[in-house]
Amino acid sequence: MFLGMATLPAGSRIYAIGDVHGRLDCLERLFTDIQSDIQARPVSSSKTVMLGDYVDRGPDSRGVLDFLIAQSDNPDVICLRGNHDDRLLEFVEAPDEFSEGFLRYGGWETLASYGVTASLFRRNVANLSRSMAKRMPGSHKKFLSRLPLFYEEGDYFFCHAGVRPGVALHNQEKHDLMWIRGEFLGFEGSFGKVVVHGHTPGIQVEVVPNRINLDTMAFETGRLSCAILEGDSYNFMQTGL
Ligand SMILES: [Mn+2]
Repeated sequence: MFLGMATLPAGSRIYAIGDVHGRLDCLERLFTDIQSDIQARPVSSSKTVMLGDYVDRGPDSRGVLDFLIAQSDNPDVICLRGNHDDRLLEFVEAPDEFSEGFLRYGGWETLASYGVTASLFRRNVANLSRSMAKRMPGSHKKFLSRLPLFYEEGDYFFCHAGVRPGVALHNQEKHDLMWIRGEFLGFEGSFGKVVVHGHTPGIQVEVVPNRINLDTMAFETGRLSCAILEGDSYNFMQTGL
């Protein structure tokens, strides 16, 4: 299945949003733009699929989680799990030998958004983790622990990073769905459905026949990207233009 042939059921529209990474400003703006689009072009069913990586790097990870949790009552907003969201939960609940890495890849900014600073604990991971566990609201832990790994509708498959070629979409490893790069990005055949993903940053949205990559480095460019899928068509919206 390739773009151009892929379809959604009649009357259904999906807005898929790439890596947010603490940019609450971009996320709020994009949600407003989506509401305007729905008002301008009404449709019987519209869903918003968040592709994961809500936290790290940008300035307001805590605010992004608050914003998404406030949408929890809305079944038409689906939030998937990114590798950064997964690592944050592990850092808070069970720090391990990889936790230093979490801090290096933008985790310090996340901690700061909860009022936990390096100077407080001199980079002692166990102490930082305990302090985060105390300061992070239970609703945030619950939200992170329940994020699904993928969503599918019609001929589209949504996940954070991608899928492993040659493995059925329903048999994918959790780790691949959140982390895969090379084998996925280099594959030009069909995955069975068109994969809509983020995770690997680019300057612009990447559209190739078998997948759409929506990670446009919002945390530093202010460009948060959204694919609009309906029928057999696809379009894009972005913040920061
Ligand atoms: Mn990311």
